Amino acid sequence: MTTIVYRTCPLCEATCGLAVEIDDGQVRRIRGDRDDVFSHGFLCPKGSTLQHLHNDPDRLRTPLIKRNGRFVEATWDEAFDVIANRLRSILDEHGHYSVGVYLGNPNVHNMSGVIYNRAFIKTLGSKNVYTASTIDQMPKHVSSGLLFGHPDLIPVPDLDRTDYLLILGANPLVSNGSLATAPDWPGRLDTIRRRGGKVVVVDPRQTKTAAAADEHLFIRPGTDALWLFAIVQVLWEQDLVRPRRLLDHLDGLDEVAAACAAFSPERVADATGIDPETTRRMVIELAGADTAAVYGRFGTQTTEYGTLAAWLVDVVNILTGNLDEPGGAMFSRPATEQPRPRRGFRTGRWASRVHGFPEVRGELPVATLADEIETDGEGQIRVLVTIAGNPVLSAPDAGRLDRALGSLEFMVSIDLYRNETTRHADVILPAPSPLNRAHYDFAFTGLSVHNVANYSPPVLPPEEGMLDEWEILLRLTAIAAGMPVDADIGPLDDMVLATVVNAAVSNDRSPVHGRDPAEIMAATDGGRGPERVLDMLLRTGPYGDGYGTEPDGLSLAMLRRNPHGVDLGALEPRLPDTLCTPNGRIDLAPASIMADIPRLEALLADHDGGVRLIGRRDLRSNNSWMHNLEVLVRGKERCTLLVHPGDAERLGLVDGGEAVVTSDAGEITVPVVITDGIMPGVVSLPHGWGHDLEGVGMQVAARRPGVNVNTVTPGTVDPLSGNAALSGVPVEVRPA
Ligand SMILES: Nc1nc2c(c(=O)[nH]1)N[C@H]1C(S)=C(S)[C@@H](COP(=O)(O)OP(=O)(O)OC[C@H]3O[C@@H](n4cnc5c(=O)[nH]c(N)nc54)[C@H](O)[C@@H]3O)O[C@H]1N2
Ligand SMILES: Nc1nc2c(c(=O)[nH]1)N[C@H]1C(S)=C(S)[C@@H](COP(=O)(O)OP(=O)(O)OC[C@H]3O[C@@H](n4cnc5c(=O)[nH]c(N)nc54)[C@H](O)[C@@H]3O)O[C@H]1N2
Ligand code: SF4
Ligand SMILES: [Mo]
Repeated sequence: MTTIVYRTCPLCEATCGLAVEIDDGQVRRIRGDRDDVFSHGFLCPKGSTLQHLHNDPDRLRTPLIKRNGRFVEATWDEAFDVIANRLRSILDEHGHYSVGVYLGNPNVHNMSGVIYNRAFIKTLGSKNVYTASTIDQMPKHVSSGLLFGHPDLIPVPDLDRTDYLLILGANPLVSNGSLATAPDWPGRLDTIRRRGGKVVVVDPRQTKTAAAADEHLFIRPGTDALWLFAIVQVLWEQDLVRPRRLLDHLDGLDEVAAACAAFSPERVADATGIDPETTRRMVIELAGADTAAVYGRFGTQTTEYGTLAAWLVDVVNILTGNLDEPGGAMFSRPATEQPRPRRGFRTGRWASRVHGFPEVRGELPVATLADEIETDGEGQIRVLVTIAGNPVLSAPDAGRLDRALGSLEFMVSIDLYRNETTRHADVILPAPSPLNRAHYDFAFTGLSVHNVANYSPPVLPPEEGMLDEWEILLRLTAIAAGMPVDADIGPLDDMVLATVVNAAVSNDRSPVHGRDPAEIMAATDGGRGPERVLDMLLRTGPYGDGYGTEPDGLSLAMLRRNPHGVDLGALEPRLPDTLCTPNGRIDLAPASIMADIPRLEALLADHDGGVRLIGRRDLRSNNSWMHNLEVLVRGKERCTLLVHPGDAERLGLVDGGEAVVTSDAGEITVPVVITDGIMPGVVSLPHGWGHDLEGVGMQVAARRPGVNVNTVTPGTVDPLSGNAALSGVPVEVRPA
């Protein structure tokens, strides 16, 4: 008998609904769920491959322990015993900071990671925490923290109502969007144009998104902050500044007016490569549109000026009266959101040991992880725990990090695969396949262009001999706490729930304020594990049943009854109520941002004519970890260097030939593809490749390894966020 289970795809931020057909306990087919309240059947080529991932013979199904340099299969008890012995003895001898943690991107795509990593890290008590955020979007968190008081108050473009969308440094027709959750970007952008709106893309490469837009401007990598400042300057010069409703809630308008004066379109033209007339025309269009949204993503944030660019995107949205207005850039209201205190935001509560990089959101820059492992002294990282990450391919100066991981005293990884990173581990713990676990998008409902809530039950029962990831994380937490290795994790799980319940009952804006925590805990549904926390957060969230106060409100039980999700409506204005700055106002000119502006002056003068390297994504890829699925990797070689014909001629490169790309960090040799779809002076190579390292257990990937672009990205960071400058890397290119 065929049954259909509905679940949300956990692979990227688009959160598409899947309809999974099951026959005799086997997945037969995965299609888009046409009744999903958000995705309406949309799917990309990856969504239907979850069963290939599930059935991949290389996916780990048992713990592995390294003995005499070789991995051997082990029981969970054996694996946890080894971890307990080694971790405890190093902690006892060298203290909390000697254990570092790296959290990779899929942690935000699974409930266990979102809820239980925190318990583990807190118990560990280490300040050596690193996540994929500092090789991705940290600048946006910092700018939101400074402007609005909370790093998660990130405005998203109101795609379904805007008349004018200006996209910088994002390629959502391929990435399916980031920090702007919207299944079916192709359809949504098309709809903007069909209703008479305009889409403009600013990108050093003519991407799929650029090709589908009304207009595409090439920009020199790393210079978005300059160009956005020029937009701000013209807004003032042409008397187009209209913050409208927000005017009464803004500080710092004059400071911004003064700061932008130095960045006229004429002055930034050489550095950005965008002529002044075009810039001025764009400003007139943007300011004249009934509604408009500026959306900047990966390419704008992963540069040395990432925070400035992220901040300027919202400054433009604010100055044109488009922030927090329908059709502009708005804030989602996720179903699990809890009322936030007006505490404001700061960074630098501690600093990295070797280079003194400020802590941001409780973490340190991935770009300095190798320094912290390799540099002797108190607080040196001797043990690393990696969870759902592959920094050997994804982090800058990857060759050095690869060597650093090899020098650790002990390493533990939780992953689906023995990959370029986890091959260094002493113990690898297998994470369950997405089809064996429940799902809810805590993170992406907060970045969604429409408010929805969608719970996914596990499609298949747990596999024999596997633990769910939250159970693994609680075991590690117990070990870090010094509990016996076979201790019951039930009480720890209760503590995780109790932490959220206690926060709610003591929050005077929570619907359960003042109620008895024990009563709330007892009334919470979902058994053990993350679903129980989900139920609690839903019920105390903005649409929740309030444990009785709003009987028709949301709960886990209600989401279970709605397998296609619950539509919670279009985005609505949320300011000033939602602001978390101590004075309840928007700080348009935060001191740390203002102090960073002089660096941009230097950028104005810095156009040496050298070659800049940027990345690119591919629809059938997902960072480093879907390359072991034949259905996704077959076809033409994708790990190629795109070069403009003019550059190819100047550098002596031929189409189909090979190029050597070098930087201070390293050297790689890659196949060349010549195309006029890239800006002169810019070359592009995707990341996530380089699967030919010794000890990797991914046979399909090994046949088409590609090269690791991060061998040549140096560890340069944006000083305000610690984010790595992965885009616009200065490189030298010559024929092989
Ligand atoms: N040069 C360059 N570098 C980049 C980028 C770029 O564009 N250019 N992009 C950056 C970005 S945006 C990101 S997010 C990072 C990604 O960096 P990482 O997060 O370090 O790397 P991923 O390739 O996403 O690896 C994820 C790992 O998690 C495992 N995994 C998947 N699901 C689960 C799960 O549920 N549980 C567990 N335990 N493991 C799981 C996979 O098998 C894989 O090994 O890379 C960054 N690096
Ligand atoms: N198919 C696929 N989808 C993915 C992923 C994947 O690996 N594959 N990864 C997922 C992850 S983890 C993330 S974070 C998102 C990222 O999703 P997006 O934010 O859309 O990122 P990219 O697709 O890398 O697009 C970034 C664009 O910025 C351009 N760019 C580079 N430098 C600059 C610059 O200085 N200025 C400007 N204006 N543009 C620049 C690049 O040419 C590129 O087109 O994608 C997610 N979705
Ligand atoms: S766009 Fe593709 S990978 Fe992303 S959620 Fe949808 S089906 Fe999954
Ligand atoms: Mo990412």
